[in-house]
Amino acid sequence: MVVYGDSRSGNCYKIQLLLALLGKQCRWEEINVLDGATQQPEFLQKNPNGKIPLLEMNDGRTLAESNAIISFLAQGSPLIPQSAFDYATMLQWQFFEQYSHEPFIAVARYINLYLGLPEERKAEYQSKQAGGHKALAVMNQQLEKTPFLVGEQLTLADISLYAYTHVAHEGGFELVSYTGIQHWLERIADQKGYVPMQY
Ligand SMILES: N[C@@H](CCC(=O)N[C@@H](CS)C(=O)NCC(=O)O)C(=O)O
Repeated sequence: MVVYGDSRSGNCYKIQLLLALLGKQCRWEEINVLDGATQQPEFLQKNPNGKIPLLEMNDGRTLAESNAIISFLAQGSPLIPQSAFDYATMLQWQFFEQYSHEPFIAVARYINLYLGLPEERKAEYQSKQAGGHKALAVMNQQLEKTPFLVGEQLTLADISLYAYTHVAHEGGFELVSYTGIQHWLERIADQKGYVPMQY
């Protein structure tokens, strides 16, 4: 299997982190999103939505969307809860990540880190701060109560939300006041097999 990804992307890092925690490997094909590689006809044939990460199986089937990819790769592992309620709670956090967290924190980080905070994107960057802090506060509230987002056990929800939370400072989000999040970040970095984001 091949993963097409950009090493600076949190969505792509979810897959690297998951594979490392599971002790599995996939071939990694580096794609630079800034040079337009995701919009080339060859890539659009694999993912018409023109986005990474993308998983390509040996038989040619492809799977897009980071949270779908990690669900596929983690099937049968303890990272997917057995109980119906815990499973749905994991999904709740993953949907939250895509709608209420990533569009603020990842986009602010993109504007700052990838683009170097150009003048013409400063207002957009600023507009992401309130939404990002709201998402962090929601996570923090849960993480003051339980060690992981779904409860006592590490699940895919933690991997999905760890990806951009642990680099949130690169989008201008200081985490000092979020003590629940800070302890959770340490707990995840202590997991066997953990790999940092490499970029
Ligand atoms: N919801 C998608 C988001 C994927 C996404 O936004 N990927 C960005 C990089 S982080 C991308 O490919 N951008 C290039 C483009 O839009 O051309 C996921 O979770 O995988």
